[in-house]
Formats: sequence, structure tokens, C-alpha cells
Amino acid sequence: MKRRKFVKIIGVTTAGIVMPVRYINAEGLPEFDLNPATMVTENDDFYILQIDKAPEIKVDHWQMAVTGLVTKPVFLNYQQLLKMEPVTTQRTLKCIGDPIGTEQMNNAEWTGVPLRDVLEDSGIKPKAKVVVFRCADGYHTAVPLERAMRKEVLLAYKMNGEDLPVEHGYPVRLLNPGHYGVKNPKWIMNVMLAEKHVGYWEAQGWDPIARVKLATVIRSPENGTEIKAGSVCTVSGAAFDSGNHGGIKSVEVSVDGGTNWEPAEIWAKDSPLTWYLWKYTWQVAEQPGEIEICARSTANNGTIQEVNGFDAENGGATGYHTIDAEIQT
Ligand SMILES: Nc1nc2c(c(=O)[nH]1)N[C@H]1C(S)=C(S)[C@@H](COP(=O)(O)O)O[C@H]1N2
Ligand SMILES: [Mo]
Repeated sequence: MKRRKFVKIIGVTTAGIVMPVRYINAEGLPEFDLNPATMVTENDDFYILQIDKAPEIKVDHWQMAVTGLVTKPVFLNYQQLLKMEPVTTQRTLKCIGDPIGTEQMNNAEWTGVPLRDVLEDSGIKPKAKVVVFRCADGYHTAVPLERAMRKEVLLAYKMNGEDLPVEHGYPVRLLNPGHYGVKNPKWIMNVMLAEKHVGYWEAQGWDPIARVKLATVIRSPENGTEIKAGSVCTVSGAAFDSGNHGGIKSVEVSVDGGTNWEPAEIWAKDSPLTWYLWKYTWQVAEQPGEIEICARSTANNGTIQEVNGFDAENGGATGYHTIDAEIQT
């Protein structure tokens, strides 16, 4: 058992702004739990993002059709899908609309079959350039054919050992690494080979390819935390590039707004297609004052995260995630 006695404190800054609730432990030190605390996110804690209510699909009636620019349309039902050679692997999903990935980014262990194992039998015509997914909730999106044929692209039907939860796409969703959540359609009903297609979000100005950008998120401490001068704190979070830069090589933390950087420890990882969890043990200075904590990553291909990433609204955010905190005596 961890010795722990939480005391809730509502702080007020000098500017008179109410700070969020903070916790101190039995020793009177602020305590920041590791966040994320586990490599795999439980199904109930995994973020949910969708255009409408989750459709309830009965598997007895579910059948996925592969149509369009093919010589031999394929029809696959749930039982046939389960009989195929499965792959079980961890994958992280991140929403394109989430700044840096502060909330809408989680990791799970999924089971499914490579999409290409299904497409292979359909006789794809040379004119086909994209694979269009039509979903039971009305959502639709397209993936370039050469990206869709990668062996890592899966039709997933299990999440953390359970049947895919309704909210996450039951019975079948796509896992399309290297691309933001928008390109990972849920509740797939129809797969159509086509020359081109404008998807649901692209029609509203979002990036049609949606490659994941290198980003680092600080999940603990939270913005606006008060920190005891001279204490020892743990700063923690996650870094992710979805394999687009070869995975994460190292993470650094700055507690002075980006002037000086210290190496963080990557304490959990699985593959470049999953998030890298990091932590940094910080000996807090004795002087009180307001500070900025930021974090950045270097990828295995040498890419270093830039300070001035844009909040590129339609292409996914980059740049440093910055936390404002206050050291107090
Ligand atoms: N059918 C369908 N699939 C969808 C969506 C949707 O609205 N409908 N939203 C997409 C978006 S924007 C994201 S970020 C991911 C989120 O997946 P999750 O809800 O399982 O976390 O689903 C994607 N797949
Ligand atoms: Mo998303």
C-alpha cells in the first residue's frame, strides 16, 4: 500500500484566479502521479470521438462488402473474419483536432487481420487509387491504396482482449498507423476501391492524408499547479509520432520555459506505432515564482520537435506543450 493522504486545497493566484484543486501527500509535498500511469489504457478510459451516437450493430447481420474498382467483389461476415489468421499488437490512437494530444490520445492492445489479406482476393483494378470506408454512423473516409496495403493496417475486432466495445467500432474498425484518428474508421460496413474520394472531415477542410506529427504531451503536473519550493516532483507524459519519424529516441524537459533542457527517462514503450511514456524527476528550486514547464522529443530519424509548431488546426498540432505552474514557499 502506498502511504497517501490526500488533502484538497483550492489555491488563489496573485492575479486572483482560482487555481485548480491540488493534492498534497502525508509529507506535505505536492504529489504528481505518473500520467499516463500504464502503457495500455483500459477500454473504459480510452477517449471516444465520433460524429454522432455509436450505432448498435448485430454481428449476425453484419457483412462487410469490398466493392468498386475490383474484378471480384468480396463479402466477409463476422465468422469468416474470426477464422482468418489474427494479429495482436499495441497501437496508439490520437485525434487530429486535439492540441498536441493532451486528452485525445490513448494506447490499447488490439486483435485483427491485415486489411490487405481481405483486399487481395478482390482483384483490384489498376485505376483504383484510394480505399473508401463507409461506416454505419454515416461517417466515411478514404486512405491511399498504397498506405492501405501496408501489412500494419488492420481490421480490428478486439480491444484489450475484449470484443471491440460499441463506442470503439463494434464489430470492426480500421487501425491505420501513421495517420490520425480520422483515418481509423469505426463500424465499417463497406470498403470501396475508387479513383478518388472526399471524406467527411476533408469536406470541412481537414487534412485529407492526416499523417501524425511528432508531439510530446505533459500529463502531470496539470496547468496551474502550485509546487512546494525545494520539493522533489515527477513530471510525466507521453511522446508519439506513430512511426512517421521512426519512433521516439529521447525526450527532454525544461522547467524554465525552454532555455535549459534535461533528459527525461522513457520508462515504457512498445514499438514506434505506440506512445512512449516518459518521466523526469525534478528537484524544485528554493526560489518562489511562476514557471513554465515544457517538453520536447527527438525522433529516431533525427527530427527534433520545433518550438513554434503551429496549432495547425486542420493538419494536427505540433510545438511544445507548456504547463504554467507556481513555486511557493
Ligand atoms: N465511423 C466513424 N469512425 C470514426 C469516427 C467517426 O465519427 N465515425 N471518428 C474518427 C475520429 S475523429 C477519431 S479521433 C477516432 C477515435 O477513435 P475512438 O473513439 O475509438 O478513440 O475515430 C475515428 N473513426
Ligand atoms: Mo479525431
